Amino acid sequence: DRFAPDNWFSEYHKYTDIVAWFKDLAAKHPDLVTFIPSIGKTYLKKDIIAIKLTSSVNKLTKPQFWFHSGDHAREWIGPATVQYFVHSLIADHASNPSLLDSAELIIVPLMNVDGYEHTWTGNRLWRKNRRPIKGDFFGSIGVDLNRNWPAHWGEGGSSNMPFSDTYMGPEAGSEPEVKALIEFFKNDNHTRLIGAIDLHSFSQLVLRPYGWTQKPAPDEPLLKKGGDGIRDAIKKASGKKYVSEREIDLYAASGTASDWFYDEEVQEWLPDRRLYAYTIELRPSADEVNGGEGFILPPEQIIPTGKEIYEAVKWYIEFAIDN
Ligand code: ING
Ligand code: ZN
Repeated sequence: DRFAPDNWFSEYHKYTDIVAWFKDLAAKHPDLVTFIPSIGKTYLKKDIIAIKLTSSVNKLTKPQFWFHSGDHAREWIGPATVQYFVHSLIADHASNPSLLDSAELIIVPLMNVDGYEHTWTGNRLWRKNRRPIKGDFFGSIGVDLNRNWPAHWGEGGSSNMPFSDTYMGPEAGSEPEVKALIEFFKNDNHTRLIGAIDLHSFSQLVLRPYGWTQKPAPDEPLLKKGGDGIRDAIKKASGKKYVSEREIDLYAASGTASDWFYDEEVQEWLPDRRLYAYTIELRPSADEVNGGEGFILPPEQIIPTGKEIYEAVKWYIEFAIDN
């Protein structure tokens, strides 16, 4: 059985296999998993999938949490880690039902399908999506999907040059993948969201808004408490050191997913609260590797990374519910 956890989590997988794994999971656990075959298509017409994970207890009233990953094609450990903590939440549900009884997880495990496929077949270190930029003399391809969100788009820490790896795109929310996630967020009854996490790699960081400004977030003390707690939960689980800090203190970035979920349009949709919004940078730490090597994390690290993030996710959900 290629989906048996020991087999599955010993390797990275291509897009179609990841889709098959989630489909199989939903078939095996129809009481806990809803498989959404498409929330929209990528530039190359691939379906972006989503799942919803929760028990039938208080289904229509419990708080919701958003997770997405794979915005950046080469950061393979992100989608793998999402699969690992989804698997663990389900495996542990029978003995410890409190988590899926008290929260609903809404998950987009692989946002940048086209870029991800390109890292398997073309350039392993590709970051952006694969949309050719019209009118670009040099024939550049791709927009940075974590600079394209309509959240202070183009206000620093991104590039307006199509050949750049942090190209912001021709306008805010121009990319089909960003549009798909925003439409899914708006149209699919996500009015009980209290948290949103975007998983990237690498450097072992727990980053909180804002990315675009030095101005402290309105609830900076709570965001800091949550970020520090995630860091501590990871440390307790595996001994690994992650650093908890503000995005702007790492480097400026605008048009990011975590700023969008924290602020911007999400505030218009959910005016009575702000989300616990984070970007987590997974293994390895920056001082373990040289340059781009960090994106090529050996597959033996999938399970250890998955385990520490599973513990962090459980802590985070309880924290957000209690605070
Ligand atoms: N890093 C993130 C990036 O998009 C980040 C880090 C996210 C910084 C959000 C500021 C705000 O650049 C990687 N590795 O993608
Ligand atoms: Zn990234």
